[in-house]
Amino acid sequence: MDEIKRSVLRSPADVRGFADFEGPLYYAPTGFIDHADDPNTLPLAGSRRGFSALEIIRRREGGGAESMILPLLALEGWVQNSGRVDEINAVLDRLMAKRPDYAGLDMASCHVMGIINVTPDSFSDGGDYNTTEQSVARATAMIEQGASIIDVGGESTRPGADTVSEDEEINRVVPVIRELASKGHVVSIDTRHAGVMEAAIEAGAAIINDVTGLEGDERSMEVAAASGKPVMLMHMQGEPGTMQADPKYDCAVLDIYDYLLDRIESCERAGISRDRICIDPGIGFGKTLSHNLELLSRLAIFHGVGCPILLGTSRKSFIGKIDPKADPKQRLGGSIASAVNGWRHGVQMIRVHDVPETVQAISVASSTSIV
Ligand code: 9MG
Repeated sequence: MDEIKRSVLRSPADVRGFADFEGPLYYAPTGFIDHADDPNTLPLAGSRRGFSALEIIRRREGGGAESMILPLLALEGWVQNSGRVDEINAVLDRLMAKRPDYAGLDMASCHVMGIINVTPDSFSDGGDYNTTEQSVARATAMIEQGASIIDVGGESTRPGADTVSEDEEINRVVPVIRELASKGHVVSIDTRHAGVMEAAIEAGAAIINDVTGLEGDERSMEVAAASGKPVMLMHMQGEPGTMQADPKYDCAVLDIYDYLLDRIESCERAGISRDRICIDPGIGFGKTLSHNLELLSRLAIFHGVGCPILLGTSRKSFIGKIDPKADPKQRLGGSIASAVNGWRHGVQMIRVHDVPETVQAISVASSTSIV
């Protein structure tokens, strides 16, 4: 039992039950309506996206959690009864505040990050020269199609993928990063190895994207801090090879929220200020289908930590669990649906394989948004 059960509120006493609760509460914005169209909403992280209610969540003894949804119009009365005036004001401030620019990008908009895997199996004809050339060509096309960031990786973190040496990873990614950065493109290095981070930054990478939240290599935190570059901290339970064996949480959404907050505090202690940090719940990394779906339905809770959010769902296996006929290249529909869901929750960056389709979907969703 590790999910969040929504309480059925039958009387004011049920609502008061949450107000009397003395343990920690968590707050997930919901009821999304474009803020620019409805002044009764509050803006999500300074964007046009708005929320009209808060889901208030508390852990249950023995695992899982329960929640109630309170429209913003009823919040003030509840806050007075709960004695949490300062806490809620601080939470609302963090949920609403516009984030500073991140790697030079305006965080009031939703950016698409294109994925470039510089691994031999990503390109049919192999060979180092071709792989570099083709990666650069593919990334350049993604930029023309509307990607703001290119995420370059030289090691696959899929379960069961071959491991590569740090030198080989560097040989794969550095020429691609150097070429893209020299043309002024914003490049992130997808790696969990400190030596690769150093080489990538020297080649011009602007962002460090680490699926281990800077915990995978004992030098990563120090290298990231010294680089002065922004970092992406992702949550993963376990190791890529075994993480899907039997993932377990008390409550996935709340455990991952606490983990990311804890990692942000560790970064701050190491000298990485909050305006250099972006967080990512790590869809598919040590999570069952129901963990992934709980996370996707409460993504906006992560605005509570006060940093931009990155979402990666593109072609992932949770889509294949919902539609078992779809192998990874046939998961475009699910990838787009989950990207638009991320946009609705106000995430600032979405990591995808299919750039033009995602850019178009978000443009159409933004142009037609009322809900
Ligand atoms: C490298 N990589 C693969 N999936 C990812 C995801 O969801 N987030 C981030 N930050 N990196 C990822």
